[in-house]
Amino acid sequence: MRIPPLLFATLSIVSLAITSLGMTSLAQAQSEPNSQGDTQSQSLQLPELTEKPLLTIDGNIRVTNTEKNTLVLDLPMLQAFPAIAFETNTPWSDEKQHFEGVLLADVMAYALASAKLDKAGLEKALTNRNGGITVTALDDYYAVIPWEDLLKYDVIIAYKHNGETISRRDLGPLRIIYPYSQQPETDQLKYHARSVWQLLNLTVE
Ligand SMILES: Nc1nc2c(c(=O)[nH]1)N[C@H]1C(S)=C(S)[C@@H](COP(=O)(O)O)O[C@H]1N2
Ligand SMILES: [Mo]
Repeated sequence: MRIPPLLFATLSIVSLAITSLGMTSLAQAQSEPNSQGDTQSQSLQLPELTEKPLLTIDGNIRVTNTEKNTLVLDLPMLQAFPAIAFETNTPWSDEKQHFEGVLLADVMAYALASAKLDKAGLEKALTNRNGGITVTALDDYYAVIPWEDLLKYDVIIAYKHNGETISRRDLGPLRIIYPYSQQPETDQLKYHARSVWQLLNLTVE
């Protein structure tokens, strides 16, 4: 049977659309308009995974880069987020310590593909979500960080301690740090216990 040219063109477009719907690339999730209809101001373009994966994010997220619907990040990808650095007292040392990393709120705003890469964007994306993030470490230690911590405090995933990337021996490569000195209400046991070192996995509710 001969397919008329117009019908053929239509069929091709439909099959093209189906093919692209099946894709779950980072770029595509980013360029989807949000529920307000405006395009996402989340202009962040993460590089492809090129190094050893440091962090796996699973659970209720929208932006993924593996067949298991997880988002796996290496150091260059983490460093593509705006860097946050501060010096703070810690429960683990007498001297102030310098940490550099990314806002956990930014990483979550990205993974939830909400709106802006900031706390307002995250807050919008958290409508009708409960709970928080279960943070699991190399030693199987885990803690739950409630969503409100991300909105109230500059909680970071630190990838540098005193200017250096962090070895496992020094409780790296990634660790959760609260701004204990800048937001002193976080300098208490409840938040110390959420300051997971050698973190590997975030499970999102
Ligand atoms: N990976 C990992 N992170 C962790 C822990 C742990 O055992 N493993 N202990 C937590 C607890 S319970 C507290 S209070 C703080 C400080 O622990 P420390 O007082 O034993 O140093 O780190 C937290 N982060
Ligand atoms: Mo603790």
